[in-house]
Order: sequence, then structure tokens, then C-alpha cells
Amino acid sequence: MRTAPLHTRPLTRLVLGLTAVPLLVGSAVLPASAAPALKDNRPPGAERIVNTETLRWNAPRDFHIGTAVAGGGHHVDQPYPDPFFNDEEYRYVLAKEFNSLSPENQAKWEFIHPEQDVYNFEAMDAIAKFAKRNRQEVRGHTLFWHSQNPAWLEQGNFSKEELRAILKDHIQTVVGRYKGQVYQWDVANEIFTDGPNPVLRTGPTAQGGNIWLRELGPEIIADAFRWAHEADPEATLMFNDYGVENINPKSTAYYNLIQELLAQGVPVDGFAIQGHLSTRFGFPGGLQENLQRFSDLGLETAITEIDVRMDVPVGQQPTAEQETRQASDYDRALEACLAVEGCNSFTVWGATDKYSWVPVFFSGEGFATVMTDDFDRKPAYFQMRDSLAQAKQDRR
Ligand code: 9MR
Repeated sequence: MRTAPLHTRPLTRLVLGLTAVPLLVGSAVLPASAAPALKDNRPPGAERIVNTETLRWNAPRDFHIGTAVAGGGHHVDQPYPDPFFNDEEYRYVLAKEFNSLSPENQAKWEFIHPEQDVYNFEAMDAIAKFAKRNRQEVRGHTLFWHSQNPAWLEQGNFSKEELRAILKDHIQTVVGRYKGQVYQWDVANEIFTDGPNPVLRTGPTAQGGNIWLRELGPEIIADAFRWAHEADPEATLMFNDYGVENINPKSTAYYNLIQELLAQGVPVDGFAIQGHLSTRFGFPGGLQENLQRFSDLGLETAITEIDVRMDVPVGQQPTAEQETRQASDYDRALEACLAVEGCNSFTVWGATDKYSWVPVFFSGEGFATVMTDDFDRKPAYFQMRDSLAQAKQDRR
């Protein structure tokens, strides 16, 4: 395993506070940050969170219990300001409950690399700084994807050589900037198609094609991992996808691809399962077995984006049965991870329903996270906390 335990990396490798640093790489400079100063104390009106009652306190040593940090993406169209920069109670909950943070959108190409010669590190720097201040680590998401790419890239008229250079520059700039603080990178995200016969996404962008695979061929995957490894040899470099919870054609496509890459000496370190679940479907009961087969290849594994959505009529609340089922799904996923050696990172895709992507993308569905809009803890939260505490005790 290549991940250093939490809080043990040398200070010199951590990203320093960056409030006064201009937002530039290349030829253009973005306007100075208007982000408010960081405050980690309990804001007025928020319920006090007792440290010993949190998820992170109860987690086993070296286990990453994380959340996505809301901002960018669908949030831009919602009737609230950027959550991470503006919601003090949200920030308080993030700091208190979790020891790992994933940028929900803030490190994706369209956000962090909006023009060819412009990088916008403002939000990702702020997340890194917040994490350092709160003794948290950061998961990086993502470097190589078919979605949320900027127009300059997708609609540019680049030669193959230029595209290679663009990808290399991006990976090395972004991974290099957060070297030592991002402990895991989702290097390649969602690279296989869905359905019974998954293939690499080499089709047109409009049909979910991945620009890198289409233009540069499958060999570019190995280069992406090599470039990321050069930029931060300590970071765990992973594939990440949805619909791969069970042993199924898609997860097996990864299983085969990863073995080929390992045989070629490509620095692939892990396989990450997103875990976007729904109470409409049964729990993916083969999850532990699936994690285990990747672990048996010597890889790290992770659950990176779990949420459990449900159907609730407009204006109503979930039933007790729905909450019980949701709690069971979250907890079964957590227990599967805790049971597999090398599965040391478990991230919920949103800490609170207040900012969840689910109702925006799935009409009539929602309530998918472990806390309500008001940050009240749901049964899923308590069941997960109990399992973390049990694992902590068992590992003593
Ligand atoms: O939660 C993200 C949301 O804010 C964005 O609008 C959306 C755009 O595709 O992406 C969401 O996050 C996705 C993640 O990056 C990759 N796996 C699926 C997640 C949910 O769509």
C-alpha cells in the first residue's frame, strides 16, 4: 500500500495557505479571490457537535471517512450561493465529521482549467487549505473523463500531438500542485460504456465518448497514470466508476484492463467504486467479493461517491421503512469496505440532502444522503458510525 497514514506526512509536503496567491498558470490571471476568511468554529445557531460523537472520531485509525465538498456543477444553477464558501454550518459539519474531502466539481477540467491558458485553483486551494487546517486529507477527482470538459477542449481543433501535450500539462500541473496532500486521485473516471458488453468510450462526445480515448487510443490510459505518478509518486492512482459494485461485465472489464496495465508496469494503484445506489433496486450483494478480487491483485480499493436515493412524493418525507432500508444499504457498503484489506477510504457523495445532486438529476427521487437539509443525522449516519466504532475496537 502506498498511502501514508493520516496526519503523518511531513509538513513540507503539505500545500501551504494560498489566500494571497494569484490564480494563474499560463498567460492569464483570474480576478483575486473574494472567498471569505476561513472560520472553523461553530457558527451561531448551529447545534454543537461533540468530537467523540462524530464519524471521524469513531473511525479506525488510518481509515478515511469522507464527503464530497459541494460547489460547482449543478450547484451553480441552484438558488443558493456556493455552499463551501458561504454556508458556515455546512463547513462546521464538514470539519467535524469527516477526515477526507473530495471536491465534488472543483477539480474537474471545466472548473479548474476553464480556458486553455488559464487554471482556476481558487476553490481547490481553499478546500486543500481547509483540509489542512482541520487535519483532513483530500481525494482528487478527476483527471481523465468524458464529462464536464471545457468547450475550448471539446470543440478545439487540436492535433493528436497537441492533445497529448495538453493532457500531460494538465495532469502534471494539477497533481503537482496538490502533491502530498491529495492521497488518492481518480485518474481515469468512467472510461467504460454501460450494458452487457462494456467497451472503452471511444465514440463521439455527444454519445458519451471520451475525447482522450477517441483521439489518442487506449494507450493514452497508461500515459495518464505515468504522468500522474511522475507528478506525485506517493499518491494512490485509481480508476473510478459507477455500476461496478458487483462482479459484472463492467467491473470485470476493469479487472482485466488493470491486470494488463500492471503487467506492463503501469503505476495503477487502485480501483474505486462510486456507489450511487437506489432503494428501487436490491443492494449489490457481491460488493465485498468484488472489492476483494481487486485487493487480491495487490490494489487499494475505495468507495468514493456513495448515496442511496429513494422515491418520495413531492412535499412528503421518507417513511421509517425507507430510512431503515437506506441505513442498511449505507452500512452494508461500509461493512464490505471495512472487511477488505486495502479498502481504506469511504466517501459519501454529499453530507446533507441540502446540497445533494440527486433531486436535480432524478425527478421524484431524493433524500439520498446521511443528513437532512437541517443537518439532522439520519438512521444511516448512526448505523455507519456504529460500524466504524466496532471496526476501530476490533482493530485495536
Ligand atoms: O455531483 C456532481 C454534480 O454536482 C454535477 O453537476 C455532475 C455533472 O455530471 O457530476 C456530479 O458528480 C458525478 C461525479 O463527478 C462522477 N460520478 C457521478 C457523479 C454524480 O453524477
